[in-house]
Amino acid sequence: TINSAMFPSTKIESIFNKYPPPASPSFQYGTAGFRMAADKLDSIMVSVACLAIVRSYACSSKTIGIMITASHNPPQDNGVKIVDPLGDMLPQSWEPIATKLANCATFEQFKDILKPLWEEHITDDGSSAKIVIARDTRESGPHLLNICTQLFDALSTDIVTYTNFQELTTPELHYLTRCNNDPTFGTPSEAGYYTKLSTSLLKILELNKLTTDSLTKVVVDSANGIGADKLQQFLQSSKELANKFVIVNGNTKDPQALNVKCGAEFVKPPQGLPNAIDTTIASEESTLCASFDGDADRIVCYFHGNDGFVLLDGDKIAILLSALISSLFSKLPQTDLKVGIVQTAYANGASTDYIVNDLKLPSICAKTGVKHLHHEALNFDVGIYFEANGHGTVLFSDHFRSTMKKLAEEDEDGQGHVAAKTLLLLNDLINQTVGDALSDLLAVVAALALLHKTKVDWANTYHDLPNKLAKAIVRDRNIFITTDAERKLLQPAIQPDIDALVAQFTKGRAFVRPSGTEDAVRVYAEAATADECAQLSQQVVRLVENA
Ligand code: G16
Repeated sequence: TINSAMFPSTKIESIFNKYPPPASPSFQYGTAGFRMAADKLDSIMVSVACLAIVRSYACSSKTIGIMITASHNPPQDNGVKIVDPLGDMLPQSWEPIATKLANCATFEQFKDILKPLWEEHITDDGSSAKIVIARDTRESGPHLLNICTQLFDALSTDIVTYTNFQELTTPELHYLTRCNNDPTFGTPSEAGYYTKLSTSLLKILELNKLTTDSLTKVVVDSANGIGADKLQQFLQSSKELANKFVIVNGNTKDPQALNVKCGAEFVKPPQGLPNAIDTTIASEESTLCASFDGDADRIVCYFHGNDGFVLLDGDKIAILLSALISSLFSKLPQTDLKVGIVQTAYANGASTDYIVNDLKLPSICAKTGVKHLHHEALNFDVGIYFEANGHGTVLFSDHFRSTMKKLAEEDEDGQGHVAAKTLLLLNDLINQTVGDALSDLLAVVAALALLHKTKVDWANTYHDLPNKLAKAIVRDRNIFITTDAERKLLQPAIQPDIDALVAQFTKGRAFVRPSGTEDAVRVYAEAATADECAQLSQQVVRLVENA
């Protein structure tokens, strides 16, 4: 057998040279891994494939995930990110290594960084690195995925073994990575993922003496992305749920249609309906509408009400799920479990007020980026985290699970049993690795049924302050440096000017941050009225563009 401890320099060099980096690369592994125009990504795939091998070695040869997607970005973009063994993101301390590798212009430089890492982390027992890899439906996906598998194939199976799942949603890839390392989490197959979701939902209904008739019907805009194909497969595997969901914008045959005039990112910022969902459909009393993003890790819900478009975004989903969890907790004896909600600066001020004043729960503000919210949510036994854009989940701790098991056993025949069991099933229904549009959608319909709420009741929980998310195009977004969970700008020095503008508006709030996924600076504004909000937004955008 080949001694895997030897750095396979020649083999890696041949693939490196086949996909050479640009003369002066300046890539950055950011919020969503590497993300840019797809034709710039070839050399990055070589770096990511090598780093994933080293990461697997560093985690005692546990399985590492590679997901090729650019999520909400336009069809011509693509991206790649590494998933850690428990299905969470690559640790932040490894991000600079990814960046350094991607920025090597020559193989000599690349080897100088990679070889010492390889030799440091290689396992003593000679076990190989393990990778699972997948992509979304983008046209560039097969080519980019193939660069990674060419590298793996060039190395021997003593060094790396891999499973190529071809097309998956991002949350499926996170789930499968976790299952490979932790069989108690689920069966490591797509069928296993679908079964885990449908079984837990159906059991929740049965336990609470409900049937699928109690579930709201949902029209799902799948952004013409992978979520359409996977929702379709899910419904084929769970016949009981098949008539509850209607898929629109499910054209994955035309890669140019991805995210175009549809999807969560199209609906949320302008707050309007996507293609294929008109006001007639969105006004149907018994129907809720939902939009996924391009890789199905985000969801926003909405409908057309008496006064027009009503958005039920990540903030509203967080609050609905909190209401369900609180209601179940109220049927149980007092416990020492800590419950908290994590949001970002984008959370509507009205939602944060509601969390603090009505739900009386702690509210934490994290920086944009799922990894930041996820990290904060882990400090709670029930950590509910959602970005306003619809990316989020609920994390349950081991202490939560053992407490619920005990409570369910203690009260064999009472309502406490049902509440504790339902909470344990929510832990299966809600994806514990990352935000998941499909799992969140099922949790939303379950919550509405269990709480006996309509979409209108849900919308009326609290009323959003008028808000606007605008994009400012600047020469160099990297000069924008923020602090205080992105609520304040350190550079350029225009924060005092922003504060002065904000002070002119009732309930005014605004902040500015560079996007991690697009070449733009994002400007968020909210105020007491839509007019004031529009004025504040426009004035802050002007400040930013002239900074
Ligand atoms: C990614 C991140 C999210 C973030 C979004 C927008 O989402 O995972 O945490 O909110 O980008 O980020 P930015 O404002 O920095 O461009 P996705 O769904 O595109 O992967």
